[in-house]
Amino acid sequence: MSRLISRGALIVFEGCDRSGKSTQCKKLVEALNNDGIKAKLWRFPDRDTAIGVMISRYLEQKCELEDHAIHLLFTANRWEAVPRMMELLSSGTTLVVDRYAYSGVAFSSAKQGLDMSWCKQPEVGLPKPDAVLFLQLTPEAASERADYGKERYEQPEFQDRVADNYKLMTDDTWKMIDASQTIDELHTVVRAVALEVIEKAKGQDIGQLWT
Ligand code: Z5A
Ligand code: MG
Repeated sequence: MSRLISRGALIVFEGCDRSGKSTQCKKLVEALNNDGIKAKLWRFPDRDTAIGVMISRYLEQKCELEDHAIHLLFTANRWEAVPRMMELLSSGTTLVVDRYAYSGVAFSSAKQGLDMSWCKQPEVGLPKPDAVLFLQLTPEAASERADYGKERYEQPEFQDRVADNYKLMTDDTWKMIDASQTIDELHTVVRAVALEVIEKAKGQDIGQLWT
């Protein structure tokens, strides 16, 4: 007799630089696994694929790429992951994703000459997150955190434009979270939100982004 498996949830973390996304994603996956909930950490860009290697070199300022071209590489880096993501979600694993299409659109459209609707097009149809946890932190607070300023895009004026672009993409799946709290305080909030989202996603189909 076949048994229906509840699907996993697609939980995305977004937020400006150094808001604590990677820290919280890791802690959330550990906590869920400790609670016996199947969960896996995912991140974009995935710097381990052939496309990801090109992206990484670009971010580390080791090469130049035309703005439209790098945007499409970031998007391709998501599409190449979709078959595996869908497999995991369908088999009941929750994916905790560190940055997604929203980063793609917010960063690319902060450049001159790339408009938001053009940037969104290649992302249309990606698996739709059940929730976007947006970590809010002022640029001043972010700049006080370790390692700020080493990679491309890590300049205050650019980050301001990115923050404005994020605001234009909010919808009812977004949960705005104050990221100025301590790591542990933030984790408590994040974990509670994630548990609700995982429960709710069980009875729903996986949607398609921006369709
Ligand atoms: N990008 C793009 O253009 N297009 C795309 O499609 C995608 C991305 C997906 C690389 O991303 C760049 O790619 C990014 C966007 C662009 N460019 N920028 N700028 P990345 O994800 O690889 O970036 P990152 O190096 O991981 O940095 P981050 O994501 O900005 O940082 P974070 O993950 O939000 O923060 P963290 O690593 O968890 O924490 C940063 C530091 O703060 C660290 O020392 C922590 O210990 C500390 N920390 C964390 N939380 C706290 C709290 N609560 N209090 C105090 N200190 C804390
Ligand atoms: Mg990070």
